[in-house]
Order: sequence, then structure tokens, then C-alpha cells
Amino acid sequence: MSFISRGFKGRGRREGAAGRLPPGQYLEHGFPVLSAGPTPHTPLDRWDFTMVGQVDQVRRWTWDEFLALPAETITRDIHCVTKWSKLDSTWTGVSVDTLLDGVETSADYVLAFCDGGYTTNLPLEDVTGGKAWIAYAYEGQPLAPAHGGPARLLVPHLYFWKSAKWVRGLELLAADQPGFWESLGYHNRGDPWREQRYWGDE
Ligand SMILES: Nc1nc2c(c(=O)[nH]1)N[C@H]1C(S)=C(S)[C@@H](COP(=O)(O)O)O[C@H]1N2
Ligand SMILES: [Mo]
Repeated sequence: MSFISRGFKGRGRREGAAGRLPPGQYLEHGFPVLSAGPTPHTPLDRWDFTMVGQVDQVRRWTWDEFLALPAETITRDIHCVTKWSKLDSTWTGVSVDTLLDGVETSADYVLAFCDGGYTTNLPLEDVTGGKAWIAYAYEGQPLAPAHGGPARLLVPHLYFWKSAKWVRGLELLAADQPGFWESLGYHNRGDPWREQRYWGDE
């Protein structure tokens, strides 16, 4: 009896996740914290977000200005290279498209930079067209410091190391420049559906 009900539950869970777990991933119901260093605590009155590098003019938003930008609430699956995936996580933040609106650039790449010194690189294509946000709320609550609060990059279609916590800006670049994990052997792009975990994976 108990065997049957366990089996039934297990099957139900698998059906819910059908087609949503990239190769080699398992379903995680909690929300693990993965940080390469201590959690920085930048006071909001000293926080800003800047768009620098190959831009016609540096763009800068204070915390209050950032909160006044048009926000979006989105629900997405997220996939960590350490093999956990979390389905239907809900975030609120500003689309990178909104931040790039009116910015003239010839850049093809971005490097996200953060309090604490973490960086991650992405093709501009992977952060435009409704694919990336600067998120400041998770499940309707202010984003917890351990998870990147006050704000983090969210790029759910790539492995979660690309979703830089405590993000403070984007540097627009003509030439790609590897970020923190990318220069330590992780894949340059990190598409979970192609299982691009490490340098050398196709
Ligand atoms: N600034 C910063 N961002 C970061 C990291 C980090 O160490 N520092 N770790 C990355 C990795 S490897 C993962 S899997 C996710 C983890 O986010 P979480 O702690 O909210 O689960 O954040 C990414 N962003
Ligand atoms: Mo990770």
C-alpha cells in the first residue's frame, strides 16, 4: 500500500517535470545558496546600476530610480551547473532591454560586474530580446542578500552561474572577456540544454 502510493507520487512528480529537466539535472524543491565568497552588504543609498564600456554615454540609476523603471514579473525554471534545477521560480525586476533602451552601442558582448568582484560574460544576444532581467524580488519578497539582494542578474536560459548576484552593472564590450567561473574552466556560454558545463564541452 505504502509502496503503491510512493510510486504514484513519484510518477506524478516526474510527469510535472517532463521535458523541463535538462540532461543530467535533478529536481530541487528548496533554494540552495551558492556563493564563491562572502555576501556583500551595500547600503541602498550607495547602490547604483551602471551601463558602461562601449556606450554613447554612461547610464546610471540610483536605487530609487531603478525601482521607478518599468518592472516585469516572470516565472522561469533555473538550472545550476551543480545539477539542481528549480521549476517555476518567480522574479520581479527590470528587463535588460529596458535598460538598453536608447543606448547606442556597437558591442557584441557584456561583462556583468558585482559587489564582491564576481563577473560573468555573455553575448549581448543572450541578455536582449526578453531573456534577461535585473531582479530585485523573489516570490513577491525583496531578494534576500544570500540570493543576490538587493539585485541580481537573471538569465534563466543559461546555467545559473551566469545570473550574477549583487550585480552593479553591465560593461558592453566589442571583444568577449571571460568572467570568474569562465576563466576557471567553466563553459563560456553555459546552455543547460546542450549540457555546456565545462570548457571543451560542445
Ligand atoms: N556575485 C556572485 N554571483 C553569483 C555567484 C557568486 O559566487 N557570486 N555564484 C553563481 C552560481 S555558481 C550560482 S549556481 C548562482 C547561485 O545562486 P543562489 O545562491 O541564489 O542559488 O549564483 C551565481 N551568481
Ligand atoms: Mo553554480
